[in-house]
Formats: sequence, C-alpha cells, structure tokens
Amino acid sequence: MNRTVITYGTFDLFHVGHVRLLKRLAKLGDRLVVGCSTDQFNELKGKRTIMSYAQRKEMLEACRYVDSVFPESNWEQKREDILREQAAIFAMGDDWAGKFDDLADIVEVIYLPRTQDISTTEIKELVSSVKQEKKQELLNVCDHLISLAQRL
Ligand code: C2G
Repeated sequence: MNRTVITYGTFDLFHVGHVRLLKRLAKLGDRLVVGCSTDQFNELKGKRTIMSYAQRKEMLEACRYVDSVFPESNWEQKREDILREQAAIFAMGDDWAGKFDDLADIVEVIYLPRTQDISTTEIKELVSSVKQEKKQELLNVCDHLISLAQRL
C-alpha cells in the first residue's frame, strides 16, 4: 500500500539541514510530497527569500528524496492537501512541534529533530557579514588612496 508522507517549508538557500530532513521523511513512507511556500505566502510570514519560488521548487524536485512539489500559499490548505495527496503521515522539523496537532484526526503527525548549527538565517547573516567586511576593506583602501593622492 502506497504510504505518502507530506511536509511543508520555504527551503530557501537549500542546505544540509533540509536534505537530512527530507532523507528521513522519505524513509517514513514510499512517496514524499512537499508543499513549498510561495513568495507571496512568505511575505505573509514576514520572510524575505533569496531564491524565488520557481528556483526553490526546482531545487526540491532535483532532490532524490522528493517525489513531487506543490505550492503552499496559505496556512489553511493543509487539510485539503492531505486528503488530495492521500497522505498517511504529516511531518515537520521540531521547530514546529505541536503546531499542527490539530491535523491528527486525518493523518499521523510527526515532528523530527532539526539539524543543529545550520539554518538559512545563519547563512544569510554570514554572507552579509562577509559583505560588510569587504565593504570596510574597500573603504580603507579608498582612504589610503585619497591620502596618497593628497600628498602628490
Ligand atoms: N529544518 C531542519 N534543520 C535545519 C533547518 C530546517 O530540519 N537546520 C527543517 C525545518 O524544521 C522544516 C524544513 O526544514 O521542517 C523547512 O524549513 P524552512 O524552510 O525554514 O520552513 P518554514 O519557513 O519554517 O516553513 O506551513 C509550514 C511552513 O511552510 C514552514
């Protein structure tokens, strides 16, 4: 009997935390379907993504643990998705622990431990700090050149 697992996420700047979650979810059943948050829905969630919905969907579809991807555009659609996909298991990382227990009347709800020490937010912070450093280096060089030019 085909056992479908359903999950949701933004999956921006796809990283090893996402991969390890999808790998564990795929092992829970025969088919893994993913609701990927649209750019409009992320705005609603107060999230600005680096990668567009189309790019994040393409990344997920390229992941061998994922069988299909559909758009997540609001909080209320999960019941409909679970019935449409005939999902037996609904699973998320434990940063969402307890948040979707209300679905337990139609599906088995599971929360899996997140992968520690990696997140899209941390990657964004790292990139912006490198950018900041580079900017400062450049400003220092400019100052140095100006002081050289002033001595001419
Ligand atoms: N995740 C993980 N380990 C990490 C980072 C993320 O296991 N180091 C998991 C999260 O727990 C989540 C999934 O990867 O189950 C996707 O994470 P996000 O892209 O941050 O998803 P989010 O924006 O929280 O969207 O309706 C639910 C929302 O769509 C969830």
